Amino acid sequence: MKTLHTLVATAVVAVATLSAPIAAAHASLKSSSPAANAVLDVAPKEVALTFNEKIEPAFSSIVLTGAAGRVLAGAVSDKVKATVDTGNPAILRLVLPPLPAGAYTVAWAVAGPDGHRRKGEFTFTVK
Ligand SMILES: [Cu+2]
Repeated sequence: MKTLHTLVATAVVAVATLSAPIAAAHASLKSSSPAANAVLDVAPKEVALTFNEKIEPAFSSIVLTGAAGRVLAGAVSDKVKATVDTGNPAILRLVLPPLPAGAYTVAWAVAGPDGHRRKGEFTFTVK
Protein backbone atom coordinates (compact mmCIF):
# COMPACT_ATOMS: atom_id res chain seq x y z
CA MET A 1 0.00 0.00 0.00
CA LYS A 2 2.81 2.35 0.80
CA THR A 3 4.28 1.83 -2.66
CA LEU A 4 0.93 2.53 -4.33
CA HIS A 5 0.49 5.68 -2.29
CA THR A 6 3.94 6.89 -3.32
CA LEU A 7 3.19 6.15 -6.96
CA VAL A 8 -0.05 8.13 -6.83
CA ALA A 9 1.67 11.06 -5.13
CA THR A 10 4.42 11.04 -7.77
CA ALA A 11 1.86 10.97 -10.57
CA VAL A 12 -0.02 13.94 -9.09
CA VAL A 13 3.18 15.97 -8.85
CA ALA A 14 4.10 15.03 -12.43
CA VAL A 15 0.70 16.17 -13.77
CA ALA A 16 0.88 19.43 -11.83
CA THR A 17 4.37 20.13 -13.13
CA LEU A 18 3.47 19.35 -16.73
CA SER A 19 0.25 21.35 -16.77
CA ALA A 20 1.61 24.50 -15.10
CA PRO A 21 3.45 25.98 -18.12
CA ILE A 22 0.51 25.19 -20.41
CA ALA A 23 -1.98 26.89 -18.10
CA ALA A 24 0.28 29.94 -17.88
CA ALA A 25 0.14 30.28 -21.68
CA HIS A 26 -3.63 30.71 -21.80
CA ALA A 27 -5.21 34.12 -22.05
CA SER A 28 -6.07 35.33 -18.57
CA LEU A 29 -7.73 38.49 -17.30
CA LYS A 30 -5.19 40.90 -15.82
CA SER A 31 -7.44 43.84 -14.96
CA SER A 32 -10.84 45.28 -15.68
CA SER A 33 -12.71 48.55 -15.74
CA PRO A 34 -14.95 48.58 -13.77
CA ALA A 35 -12.92 46.51 -11.34
CA ALA A 36 -14.46 43.30 -10.00
CA ASN A 37 -16.81 44.03 -7.09
CA ALA A 38 -16.53 47.80 -7.65
CA VAL A 39 -19.27 50.00 -6.19
CA LEU A 40 -19.62 53.03 -8.45
CA ASP A 41 -21.22 56.44 -7.93
CA VAL A 42 -21.34 57.04 -11.68
CA ALA A 43 -22.47 54.41 -14.17
CA PRO A 44 -19.62 53.26 -16.44
CA LYS A 45 -19.96 53.95 -20.16
CA GLU A 46 -18.00 50.85 -21.15
CA VAL A 47 -16.44 47.66 -19.88
CA ALA A 48 -12.75 47.30 -20.72
CA LEU A 49 -10.92 44.04 -20.01
CA THR A 50 -7.15 43.75 -20.22
CA PHE A 51 -5.72 40.27 -20.82
CA ASN A 52 -2.16 39.00 -20.52
CA GLU A 53 -1.91 38.45 -24.26
CA LYS A 54 -3.48 39.29 -27.60
CA ILE A 55 -6.97 37.83 -27.98
CA GLU A 56 -8.83 36.66 -31.06
CA PRO A 57 -11.72 39.00 -31.98
CA ALA A 58 -13.78 36.23 -33.59
CA PHE A 59 -13.88 34.22 -30.35
CA SER A 60 -14.04 37.04 -27.83
CA SER A 61 -17.17 38.47 -26.23
CA ILE A 62 -18.49 40.38 -23.23
CA VAL A 63 -22.09 40.12 -22.09
CA LEU A 64 -23.52 42.42 -19.44
CA THR A 65 -26.51 41.24 -17.44
CA GLY A 66 -28.54 43.13 -14.87
CA ALA A 67 -31.14 42.21 -12.30
CA ALA A 68 -32.76 38.79 -12.76
CA GLY A 69 -30.19 37.87 -15.39
CA ARG A 70 -31.60 40.20 -18.01
CA VAL A 71 -29.04 40.72 -20.80
CA LEU A 72 -28.36 44.43 -21.29
CA ALA A 73 -25.46 44.51 -23.73
CA GLY A 74 -23.21 42.32 -25.80
CA ALA A 75 -25.67 39.51 -26.59
CA VAL A 76 -25.09 37.59 -29.82
CA SER A 77 -28.21 39.26 -31.27
CA ASP A 78 -27.12 42.77 -30.23
CA LYS A 79 -25.83 45.30 -32.73
CA VAL A 80 -23.29 46.50 -30.17
CA LYS A 81 -20.77 43.79 -29.37
CA ALA A 82 -17.42 43.71 -27.65
CA THR A 83 -14.52 44.81 -29.83
CA VAL A 84 -10.79 44.36 -29.52
CA ASP A 85 -8.96 47.66 -29.01
CA THR A 86 -7.31 48.77 -32.26
CA GLY A 87 -4.22 50.05 -30.42
CA ASN A 88 -3.81 47.13 -28.02
CA PRO A 89 -5.01 43.65 -29.09
CA ALA A 90 -4.99 42.47 -25.46
CA ILE A 91 -7.89 44.79 -24.53
CA LEU A 92 -11.55 43.90 -25.12
CA ARG A 93 -14.18 46.64 -24.83
CA LEU A 94 -17.97 46.76 -24.71
CA VAL A 95 -19.87 50.05 -24.97
CA LEU A 96 -22.70 50.11 -22.42
CA PRO A 97 -26.19 51.60 -22.54
CA PRO A 98 -27.11 54.05 -19.73
CA LEU A 99 -27.21 51.94 -16.56
CA PRO A 100 -29.55 52.71 -13.66
CA ALA A 101 -28.53 51.91 -10.09
CA GLY A 102 -28.24 48.19 -9.54
CA ALA A 103 -26.01 45.14 -9.61
CA TYR A 104 -24.47 43.95 -12.87
CA THR A 105 -22.59 40.90 -14.04
CA VAL A 106 -19.89 40.97 -16.71
CA ALA A 107 -19.41 37.59 -18.40
CA TRP A 108 -16.48 37.32 -20.77
CA ALA A 109 -15.17 34.66 -23.10
CA VAL A 110 -11.96 34.91 -25.11
CA ALA A 111 -9.50 32.81 -27.07
CA GLY A 112 -5.80 33.49 -27.18
CA PRO A 113 -3.54 33.05 -30.22
CA ASP A 114 -3.22 29.31 -29.41
CA GLY A 115 -7.00 28.94 -29.79
CA HIS A 116 -7.64 27.91 -26.20
CA ARG A 117 -10.84 29.42 -24.91
CA ARG A 118 -11.19 30.91 -21.47
CA LYS A 119 -14.15 32.50 -19.74
CA GLY A 120 -15.02 34.16 -16.50
CA GLU A 121 -17.32 36.64 -14.86
CA PHE A 122 -17.41 39.31 -12.19
CA THR A 123 -19.92 41.76 -10.79
CA PHE A 124 -20.07 45.48 -10.09
CA THR A 125 -22.68 47.75 -8.59
CA VAL A 126 -23.92 51.21 -9.58
CA LYS A 127 -25.15 53.17 -6.55
CU1 LIG B 1 -3.56 27.96 -24.22
